Amino acid sequence: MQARIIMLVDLDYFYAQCEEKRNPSLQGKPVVVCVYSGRTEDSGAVSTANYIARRYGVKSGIPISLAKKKLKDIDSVFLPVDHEFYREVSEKVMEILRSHADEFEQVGIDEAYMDVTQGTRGSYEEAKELAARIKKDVWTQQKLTCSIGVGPNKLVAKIAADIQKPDGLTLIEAGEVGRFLSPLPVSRLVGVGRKTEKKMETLGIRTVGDLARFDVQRLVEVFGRKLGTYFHNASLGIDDEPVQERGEAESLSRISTLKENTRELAVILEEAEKLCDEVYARLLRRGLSFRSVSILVVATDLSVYSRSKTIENPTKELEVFKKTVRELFAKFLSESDVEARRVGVKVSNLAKEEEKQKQLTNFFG
Ligand code: DGT
Ligand code: CA
Ligand code: CA
Repeated sequence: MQARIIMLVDLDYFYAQCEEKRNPSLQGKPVVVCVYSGRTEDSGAVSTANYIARRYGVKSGIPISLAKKKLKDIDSVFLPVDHEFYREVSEKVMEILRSHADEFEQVGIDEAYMDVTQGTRGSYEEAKELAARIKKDVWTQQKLTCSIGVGPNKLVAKIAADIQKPDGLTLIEAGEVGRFLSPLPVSRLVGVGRKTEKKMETLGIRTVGDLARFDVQRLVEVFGRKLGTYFHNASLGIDDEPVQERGEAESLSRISTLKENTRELAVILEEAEKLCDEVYARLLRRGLSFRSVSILVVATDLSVYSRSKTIENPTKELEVFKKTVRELFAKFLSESDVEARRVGVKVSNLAKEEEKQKQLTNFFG
């Protein structure tokens, strides 16, 4: 296989950074984004925190009450998660990233792998320029910072992105992989959790280098063939996984707040059709067809309603999209007495239309 250049882009303190983007007056203060369970006022867990809050020991997963204790007497901000907003921001960033990749694979709400081998003509120098360009684009267009790792495969790119945060850029060329990985703790490898880490420690394996020197046969005995082999290869920085779009599971959506709360169909549709145009533009750019259309209504009391319709055959028609949206809103309003505050549209069951086209061309060609 030809040598590849792979990037992993991960947005910094993502949910908290989205909150800072929405409300710049938060900048400079500890910001803690929380999942409130609702049992008591402070019950629940921290989803993420900005780097200022992290200096006080606040991090993902700790109880909100503990975070409040750590930030006692400090001017800090606690906010509830707003997934919808983060998803919207995420989709826009992913558009930017996708435009710079030969192959693209989003792996979470705030990170994506990019194969940039062709775009950079296999040159790490060009990859460095491209990464800088991506950081600049994400900053100027979305006012967000990210950390980027560049390496010969996904495994190395991911670890490289994690090593320097926030706003980091780390390049590891093929020849440097051994030196880069060996001093790192084994927990840096994907698939090595607490339990595995403990087990490896009993075998005298603490660093990736220790793991690389450990007898493969014994690793297989301890962890089984599949996992043992994986750990061995991972410790050597070997990883052939391709960067591949996971198109099927994806959807594209847009939501916006109405100028006034309303349950008037014409007013809602005027806004909704604008949203359709925006979603459709992104759909076209990616050459995707859709099978399902959904609408979303956020009521004045912030309760959320959605309705969907799936059509028989994948289509790329804007008019089908808009017509379905009109039908869904009309039906929804006739069935409920909800007053809308925000409305949204979504397409899902996406597929690359070219494949079918190609097959047809081959067949007739
Ligand atoms: P980073 O990448 O270290 O600068 O910080 P984040 O916050 O971007 O961390 P990351 O990339 O692991 O996770 C992305 C988002 O996923 C994060 O902003 C909030 C959410 N998240 C991460 N860990 C947890 C967790 O333990 N619980 C909950 N509810 N959400 C989490
Ligand atoms: Ca992140
Ligand atoms: Ca992430």
